[in-house]
Amino acid sequence: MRVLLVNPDLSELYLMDRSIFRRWFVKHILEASQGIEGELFNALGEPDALNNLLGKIGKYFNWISAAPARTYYAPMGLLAIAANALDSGFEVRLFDMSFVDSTVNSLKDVLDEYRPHIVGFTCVTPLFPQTAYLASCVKKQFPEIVTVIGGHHATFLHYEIIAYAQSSFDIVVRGEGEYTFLEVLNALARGHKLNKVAGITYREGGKIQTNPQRPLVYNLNTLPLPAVGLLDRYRQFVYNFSLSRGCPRRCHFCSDSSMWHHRVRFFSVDRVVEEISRALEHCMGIRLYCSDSNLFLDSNQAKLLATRLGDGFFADHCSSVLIHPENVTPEVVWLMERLGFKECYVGVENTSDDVLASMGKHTSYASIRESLSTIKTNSALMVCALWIVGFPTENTETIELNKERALELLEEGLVDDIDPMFFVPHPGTAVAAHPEEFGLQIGTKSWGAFHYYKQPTFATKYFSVEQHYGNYLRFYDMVIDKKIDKISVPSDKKRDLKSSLENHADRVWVSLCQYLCDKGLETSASLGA
Ligand code: B12
Ligand code: SF4
Repeated sequence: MRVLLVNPDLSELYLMDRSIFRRWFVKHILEASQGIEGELFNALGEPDALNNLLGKIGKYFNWISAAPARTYYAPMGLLAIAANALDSGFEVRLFDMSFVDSTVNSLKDVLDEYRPHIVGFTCVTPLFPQTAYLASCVKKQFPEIVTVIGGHHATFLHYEIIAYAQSSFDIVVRGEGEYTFLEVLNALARGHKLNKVAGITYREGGKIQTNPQRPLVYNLNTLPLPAVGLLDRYRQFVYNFSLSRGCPRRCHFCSDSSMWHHRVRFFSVDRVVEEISRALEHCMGIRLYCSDSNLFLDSNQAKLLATRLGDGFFADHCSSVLIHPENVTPEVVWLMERLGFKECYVGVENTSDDVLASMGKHTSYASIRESLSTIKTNSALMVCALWIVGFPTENTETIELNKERALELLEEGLVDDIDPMFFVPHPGTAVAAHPEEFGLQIGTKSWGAFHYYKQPTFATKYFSVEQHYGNYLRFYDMVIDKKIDKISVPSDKKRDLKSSLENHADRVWVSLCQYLCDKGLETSASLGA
């Protein structure tokens, strides 16, 4: 039985709102050009020189030609389910839409040539429209192919996805997918019914069947290593490995905790080391990214990892790491540096104690400051604060307070950068389940709009959709202006810098939209509609 796994495309960029993209672009260029600001100023007004420079400092993708030099994120969910299927003798291929040369037409060619029996899709919420479109293409070409979808979005909206009359999906795999998918394959290969497969929702004889939930895998180390062999070894990848799955906290804006039943399970250090070594061996231009939701919950695991991999190991492979402020201790900071990380993202989210409390974040501004100061006094790590703007309990006062405190943290050097994300009520979160309790009006189910960097479509008790958007853009501008402020050149030069980079961002935006069209996918605007 042949299986084709399709990754719809995980680039952050294609789904961004144009105004937000412009700000995102300027901020990232400023970040990437630290220390060579002189070169940046010299290149202003000279598009070729600017292009060359931006090409040189491109961190995540090539800023000029945008698509061809993009960084690809390995689709870890698909590699995980593929490993189990391959071990059981199924034939598996991966089709990754995030590659420049993967288009809707080339997917059709692969279907023609490979003739899979099953096509599996993964997806996060804003990519659902795109994923549904790809599934409809599969069904149109070969109606007999069984289509399966898994991942966070599908898990929480399983019923809705199958119930939708024009649905192109036959089966939704809910939650942890390795064994569920394998059992689906076995059942289909043997012509058995699906009623014994725990963890799926599907349609049978016109009725929707929701099979019981599958318990989580008790020992994660029993799972085969992700199928890196399916990755094209000559491409540049970001490979995100994990030390654990799940999170014991329950922030109201996050679906991670409920996805993994509010518990955390750890991988053994032996396994993590083996996984990293295999990935580095197989792929030529790989970068590592540690995707744990809640890193260093077990500092012994991190200590052992540092011993096994050797001090500074990640310095060559992976620069940043994400951490919850309440997990910061001097020992953890020391470990981050010892492992070779250069930068850490801290989930600050907000600095109003009232908003933090309504987020279920179980921290306070005082405690956040203490954590940031622990990082800064004990290490040379760069700190980027992740910031949620527009949580439904935010009012004018807290918006202003956050602006003040963001500036305060930047000025005091407790953070080096801020990444503002717009609040999104993802399925599976407490806010999406009970929007009224948070004073939120979810006005749309156009999933394409459920993106941190997209024009909001949600009104709250305090703000209309437009006011929200304005709050977000002003907060973003403030962060950018502060960054520009720190550069020591005359103010008219600074204005030139901002407008030149914004113009350049617009040019890149046009090329991104064109790229998406060339792929046969709709543009950002229509996907969000
Ligand atoms: C790394 C990461 C990224 C990376 C790369 C993603 C990638 N290629 O995998 C980057 C930075 C690109 C990224 C981007 C975004 N991400 Co992200 N990301 C993650 C993170 C931290 C890890 C994902 C991962 O690798 N997990 C490990 C694998 C093994 O788990 P998994 O993917 O869940 O797969 C398992 C099951 O879900 C299931 N499964 C998954 N797919 C399939 C398919 C089939 C057919 C089957 C049967 C089963 C199955 O089986 C797998 C094995 O058990 C998660 C949080 C987390 N810890 O999970 C967030 C997370 C997935 N991201 C999230 C979001 C929201 C985004 C963004 C949309 C944010 C934004 N900008 O708005 C963007 C998407 C960009 C876009 N174009 O839309 C949310 C998703 C919420 C949702 N409702 O969809 C998460 C859960 C974070 C959170 N807590 O909110 N992300
Ligand atoms: S935001 Fe972080 S700490 Fe909170 S539930 Fe999600 S993963 Fe856990």
